[in-house]
Amino acid sequence: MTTQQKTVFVTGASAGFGAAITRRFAAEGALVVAAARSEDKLAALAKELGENVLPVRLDVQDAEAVKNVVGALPAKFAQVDVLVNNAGLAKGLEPAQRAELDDWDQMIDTNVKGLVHLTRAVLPGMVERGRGHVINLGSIAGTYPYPGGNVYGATKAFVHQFSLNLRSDLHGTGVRVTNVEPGMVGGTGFSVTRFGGDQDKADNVYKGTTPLTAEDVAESVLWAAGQPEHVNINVIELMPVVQSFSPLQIFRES
Ligand code: 8X3
Repeated sequence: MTTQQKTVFVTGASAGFGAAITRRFAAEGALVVAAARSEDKLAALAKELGENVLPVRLDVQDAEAVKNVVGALPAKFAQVDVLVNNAGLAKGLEPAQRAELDDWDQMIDTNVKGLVHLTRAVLPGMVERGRGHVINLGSIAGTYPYPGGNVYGATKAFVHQFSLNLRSDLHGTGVRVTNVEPGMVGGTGFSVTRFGGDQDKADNVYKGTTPLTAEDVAESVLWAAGQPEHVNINVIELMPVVQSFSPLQIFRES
């Protein structure tokens, strides 16, 4: 099956990676279910991309709504070949002892619970059809710790391990699983959200750098999905050249 023949379900589709992934698959001629909470942005995206993109208002945190939406897709979009679990966010960069519990809850509810809600709703159909692909959006923060990464990184570590465990459960079904783990990506609103809307603080993160773009991430997702059906890409980790690793920190008493 070529990418053009596939139906792709993208969460968090109204902005950032999600919008770029939706545009990229639509450009290949795929059918795309573009799901997000923001109806206005979704409507604009659907208008831009035409009738092969179905905008769907969905809060991934709501398990019942997820089940209903997946179960009631119009016939043209009903057989989901690729689920792109993209909806997710970072809130705060404070050390754990000062972090907001509400921020932690929001990240767990979206990055972990939202992702499992969608996966659980879509998998039975994929298994029944003997094909399908779950592509999760993880992060380098799920592998490499950094100050203030606390719960955000932990949610992405969950996504990493959940993706690998899914592969075990789906053994012999023909269903593929990939975790795409980007590093620093600019221009997506990620840092604006992380810093509670503080645009200056967000801009500083990328100042003087050439970060990855949402289009770079979309290209990785498209590439993983486009591999021959006997190939499973387990993990893609990508970073901008300007980002690398620092030494471990040592606290000295004097
Ligand atoms: C976020 C990537 O580099 O900001 O998923 O931690 S980074």
